[in-house]
Amino acid sequence: MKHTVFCIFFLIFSIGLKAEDGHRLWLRASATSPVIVQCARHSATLDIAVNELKKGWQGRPGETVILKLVKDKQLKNDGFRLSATEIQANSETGILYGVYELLRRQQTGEPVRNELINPSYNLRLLNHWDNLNGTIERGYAGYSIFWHGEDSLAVSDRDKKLWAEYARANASVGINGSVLNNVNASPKMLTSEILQRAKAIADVLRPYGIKTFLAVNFASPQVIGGLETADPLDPEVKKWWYDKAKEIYSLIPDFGGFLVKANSEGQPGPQNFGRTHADGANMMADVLLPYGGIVMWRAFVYDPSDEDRAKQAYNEFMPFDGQFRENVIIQVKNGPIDFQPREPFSPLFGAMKHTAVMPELQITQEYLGQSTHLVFLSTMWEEFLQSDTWQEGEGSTVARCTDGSIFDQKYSAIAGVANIGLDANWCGHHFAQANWYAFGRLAWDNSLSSAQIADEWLKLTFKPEKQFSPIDWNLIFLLPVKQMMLESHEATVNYMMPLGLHHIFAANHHYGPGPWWAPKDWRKDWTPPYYHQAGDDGIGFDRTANGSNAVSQYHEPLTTQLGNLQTCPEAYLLWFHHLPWDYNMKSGRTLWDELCYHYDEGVQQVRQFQKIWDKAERFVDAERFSAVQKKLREQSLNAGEWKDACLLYFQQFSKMPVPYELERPVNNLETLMEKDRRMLHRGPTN
Ligand code: GCW
Repeated sequence: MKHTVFCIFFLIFSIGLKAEDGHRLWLRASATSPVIVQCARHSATLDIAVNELKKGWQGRPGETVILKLVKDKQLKNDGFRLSATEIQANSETGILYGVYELLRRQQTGEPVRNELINPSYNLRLLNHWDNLNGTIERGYAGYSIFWHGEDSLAVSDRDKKLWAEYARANASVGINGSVLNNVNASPKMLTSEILQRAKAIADVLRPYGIKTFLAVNFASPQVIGGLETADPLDPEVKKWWYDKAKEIYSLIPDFGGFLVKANSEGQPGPQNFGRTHADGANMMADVLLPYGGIVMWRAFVYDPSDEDRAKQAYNEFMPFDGQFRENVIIQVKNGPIDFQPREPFSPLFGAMKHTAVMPELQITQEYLGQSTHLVFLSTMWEEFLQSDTWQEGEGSTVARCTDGSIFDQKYSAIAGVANIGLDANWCGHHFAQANWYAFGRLAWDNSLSSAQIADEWLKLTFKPEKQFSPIDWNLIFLLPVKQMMLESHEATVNYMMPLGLHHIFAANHHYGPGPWWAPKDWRKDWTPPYYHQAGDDGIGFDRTANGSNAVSQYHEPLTTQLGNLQTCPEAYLLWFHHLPWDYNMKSGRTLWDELCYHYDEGVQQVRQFQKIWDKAERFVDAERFSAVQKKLREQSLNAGEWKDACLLYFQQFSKMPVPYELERPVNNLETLMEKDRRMLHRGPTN
């Protein structure tokens, strides 16, 4: 009887939740009451602001809201003053951001006080690694929303609708720029035909306050311009770029500028012509200067030399500090290697004191379970942004070293490599949308907590239109699911690469484990053993003064702290130290046992996530519920494989048993290695 009553209740509740494909992202709410909006002027942007208020108003019925353009010295370009009935800003985009803030607060139940709100960074950018043929490098959510092939450049209504939806989502979290193509840039990007399509995209993005940028190939003057060289000091080459800039600005008058990957992973750059990064970047900066454009020059460089890869970007860029033009920003990945599950911050942050430096984060989960694993990246980014570089004394966090609060810089910026594709839910995994959202929110306010961001996102994305008891929704959905999100990054670190291990992926796909992978003729720094250094004597990369001395690139007291075993945080232990298997950890366990505990803990955490999600079923529409449920199952299986692969492989060296109180491996090493070989369809890459 009890059971039948429960079932009836359950049915009534679940029927009430309409299936959702996730396409509406965090923008699902509609108005619950009418509002009167007063705005003295009309423009594409202001009209959007007015409409958004009307479409999403959940405040007092019949309220009058004033949108007012002012000249207020305390406001930065995109900043605004907010109250329950008025938004003031210096710019139209400021008004738009104020509107989204007001609506967000109404929809999440946060109070609206009189506040002045300025963004942390001037430029808050998405980098799309989209190729002109429609594929996306490291994209896991379908094909490109911008490009469908070089023979398919006509712009359809469907394209425009999608671009507008994309622009709206970005604007709602404060993102104000998009780089439309892959940093491994096709020179064809700058041909007139392709630029026409870029113009069409820019036209749709503009009213939402989003500027268009392009990634450019340094050899473009040779490849598409027919010149003999791309030497940045060659007058003809300069002229080619001047003419190209003129053409671009005639199509896109507010064009933002170029993003350049030069002399990195086979991409051409100034070094091919005996010139420096500064020569290359400055030439482009001069070309863009008259139009107000900027150059984002990436510092992701490393070569197959004997030098520790973690040291190379610093070595290569520090000598040029102060030599870059004011409209050049050096774009630096958060860590010194490459978007690993956990890295210490890149020592370039705060160290380049006379050059603007911007962080590059990776929203797409290349190394974090792609679109299968639920990993909320906000906690990782928060950890990074709040890391103290000590470069200008205590409190010189990465956030403060890059947002203009410490160094005098004309431009401040932050970029995230997008996880967006043509999938109905944009990001492949419903929870990967939270990473797009979190990137925007942190770019707007780099002091926000991940708990706050997760709370907002869950309320906006999952609050059922149907009324449940708010207590139930809070206790069974909001709190546990938020907790799951907040733990998810640490869980992934645990089951993939705990204690500072890094880059032990199987070749090419960067998805599953491959600590064994080391073909003889392959670049050493593209193989996991280079990074884990496991042997009979222990495990870890010695970056102390006895080893590569990468610690010396950090400012004191970090050099000493990281180099010293007593003070190096255990989360980075094997990043900086090579230690014997029986090394005594703070817990009292041996290093080997501690590793086993972390791997096992990661697996248990994901099992727990499955329970949390299953329990929340009645609060989620069936479509999104089962999509996430399936992915969590896959993640659990993968976590187990990670644990078994790494422990069984490393055990060959440690020769110690997995602590008997832990669950035993369920996979054989040979089977896992075979699975890895089968996944290697294409030739290996780094
Ligand atoms: O993370 C690595 C990726 C490459 C990428 C490169 C980069 C766009 O594996 O696919 O290329 O970094 O950031 O340039």
